[in-house]
Amino acid sequence: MLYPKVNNYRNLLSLDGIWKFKCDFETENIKPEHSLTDYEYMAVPGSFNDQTLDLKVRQHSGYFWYETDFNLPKSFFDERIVLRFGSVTHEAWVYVNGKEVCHHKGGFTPFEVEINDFVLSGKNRLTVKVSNILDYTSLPVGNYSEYKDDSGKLIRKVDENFDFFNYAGIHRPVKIYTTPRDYIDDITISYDIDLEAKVADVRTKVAINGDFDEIKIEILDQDDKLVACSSVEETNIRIEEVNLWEPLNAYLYTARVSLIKSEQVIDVYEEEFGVRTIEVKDAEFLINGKLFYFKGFGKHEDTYVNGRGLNEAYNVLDLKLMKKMGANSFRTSHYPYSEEMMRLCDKEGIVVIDEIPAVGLILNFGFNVATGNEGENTWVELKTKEMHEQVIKELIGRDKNHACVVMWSLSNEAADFIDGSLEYYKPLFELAKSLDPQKRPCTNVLIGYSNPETTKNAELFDVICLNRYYGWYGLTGDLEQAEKFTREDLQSWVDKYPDKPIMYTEYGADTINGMHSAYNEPFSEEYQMNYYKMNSKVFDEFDNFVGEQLWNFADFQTKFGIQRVMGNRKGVFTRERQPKMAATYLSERWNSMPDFGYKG
Ligand code: BDP
Repeated sequence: MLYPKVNNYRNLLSLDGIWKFKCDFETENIKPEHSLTDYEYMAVPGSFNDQTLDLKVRQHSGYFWYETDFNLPKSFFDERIVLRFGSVTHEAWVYVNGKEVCHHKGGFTPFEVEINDFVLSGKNRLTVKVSNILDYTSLPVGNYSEYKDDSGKLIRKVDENFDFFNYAGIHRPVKIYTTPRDYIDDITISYDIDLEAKVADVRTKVAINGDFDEIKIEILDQDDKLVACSSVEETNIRIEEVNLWEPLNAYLYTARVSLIKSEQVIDVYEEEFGVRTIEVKDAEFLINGKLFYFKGFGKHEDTYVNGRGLNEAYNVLDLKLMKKMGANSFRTSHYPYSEEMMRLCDKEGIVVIDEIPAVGLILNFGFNVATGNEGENTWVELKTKEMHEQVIKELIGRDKNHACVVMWSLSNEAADFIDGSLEYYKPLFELAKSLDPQKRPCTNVLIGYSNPETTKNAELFDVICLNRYYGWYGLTGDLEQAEKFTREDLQSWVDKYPDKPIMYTEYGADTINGMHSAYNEPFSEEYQMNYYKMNSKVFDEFDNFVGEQLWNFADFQTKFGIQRVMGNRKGVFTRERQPKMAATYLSERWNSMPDFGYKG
């Protein structure tokens, strides 16, 4: 799916700003045919939860409404007019002037609809009904229940089956853009590279809707100089002396696609892309033929007031903090991040493990991840298959051309140790592999108590990705024992899967900034730092260990729970992005480690 852009053939209007908002407590019949009454104002994009002072609104589970007005310039009406949402969390019904124009389920991927038949010259009303309900059919998975209060009123409740607050709303930009009637619908870029000869053969596949005579594909370098071109689709376009996209040293080409009819250009789209190889073999993760070592984080889209809503200033700052620490990568835990963030990572050379919102596929999830009484029925009770397929298609459709994406993560901490998980995941891995034009590796991120003997589907993973909390959820405060367990655990994975690279995708300890202890007590900044030192020591003993992504980049909001102190405090930065002591230690470690060739 193309990101909306303006050029001579395409126009763009942003609908971001202040919208009307109203929670639907289901005590009145709200109809999109009428303007909202008794509303409050909300900024879009943004989660609604932290923009209100009404606790009932903040904690609301169920439906809610957004509304805004817009006018279109006259010139738009000669074109194809498309309404596009970057994301609405988690399910949206969209109405233009009271008529339903589209519906989309899934809170982290874009969707769009042609609205020519619904818009008028003059004022138009755009209404969006949203649901933040999560259940056993959705991703993420939520525990959904209903009950009646004393007055007989229906109360809906979503209990997050995952460890982040269920922020909701119109989270990403809302845009109206135009294309010509005959238009470029999608562009897919793949390539073969001869690293020694420094030559890349680029294939650009273009999906076109409508009539055209000819297509022109031009490849421009970073200075906008033409380096190669073709008028045949999907043919190899050769770039000589190719500049590779490298971690922390990005280089982006542009594929300019022009559609020609009756010798006139009728549509143009410019897609940026980087050229790099990714290969997993002999327990190594290779980028551009060189052994790469992941240094970085699991993150969240989580900031004060915006909640999970797009916050570009924080995105910019976060990547700068990462680079200053010597990090080179992060995982989009636990859902696809904004298109804006992915575009920024392409430019900054930050390596991304791109995760779908497949989190909570485990029935007994609690804050204490060390428990493990899952029962036998996870893969019978969960009805997420359809949604799982949809999010894989949507994410790969959206992110397939991004150089920053080096691996797809198809789940975080699923009940992979329960019978049925192999049967559930095998077709999903096949789907992802078949859809990705760049054939990136795929993985699932494994929960702490999943081990080489119990896991049923690790054979599917290209890289073994482990979330581990020795010294925190288990062996709390005992780093000596934790070190022993960490070592034994890693050894058991190496023994079972000697040819697969192994990395940590989570490890961490809650830490209250400003809390110190001469006795290295849990929750103190000293403990967090020493916890990371212990882990680093063990990581360095294993050749097959290809990366460390800690949990978490910054403190973040969660649901209430006695194991959470106003949220999850495992950040090495506070929620305001101030460093804790561990950030200084990790900064020294990572800045002294090369991105390539660390393990030989
Ligand atoms: C893992 C989850 C992550 C949690 C983390 C923790 O993958 O979402 O936030 O542990 O407990 O279970 O801090």
